[in-house]
Amino acid sequence: PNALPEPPERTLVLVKPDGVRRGLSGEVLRRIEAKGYSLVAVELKQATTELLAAHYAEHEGKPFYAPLVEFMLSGPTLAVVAEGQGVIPGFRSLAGATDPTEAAPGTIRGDLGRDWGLKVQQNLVHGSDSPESAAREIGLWFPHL
Ligand code: RTP
Ligand code: MG
Repeated sequence: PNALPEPPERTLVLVKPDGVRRGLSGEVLRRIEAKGYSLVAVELKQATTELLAAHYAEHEGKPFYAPLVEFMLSGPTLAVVAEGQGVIPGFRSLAGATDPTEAAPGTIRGDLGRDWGLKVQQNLVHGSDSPESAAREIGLWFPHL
């Protein structure tokens, strides 16, 4: 009968260094809020090698790992925790396909992804891909949450 309410779903969003450099942080936050999600935490941070090694542990050993980490160290990242029903898949659908050249119009990467002919790394945003990833990544970027 009186089941405890589910805690609200949360995801970790990153505006990667290319997005921050291009002045798109506000645009990404605007799209998150316009969709009806709420912002729980927002912080501009310079990532460290240690943080990125933990964040991207699943990709260690892949050919794009070293360039990805180097790119993520190239400037500050805007780290965001967003909350709302279905926000984990919901933000990934806002973000669009990993490769901005393939991302649909209407998505963040489809509308704003530029850097044609450059690297897939520079795809503006990250969004957690599962509840387990979200919990792990939020703990890494916001240890106090
Ligand atoms: P993200 O983790 O950033 O939300 O993106 P995703 O799930 O769509 O992509 P994932 O497969 O998790 O890859 C993480 C990030 O690595 C870079 N990447 N480069 N072939 C490549 O050069 C390549 N593949 C992936 C991208 O920055 C991607 O977002
Ligand atoms: Mg991913």
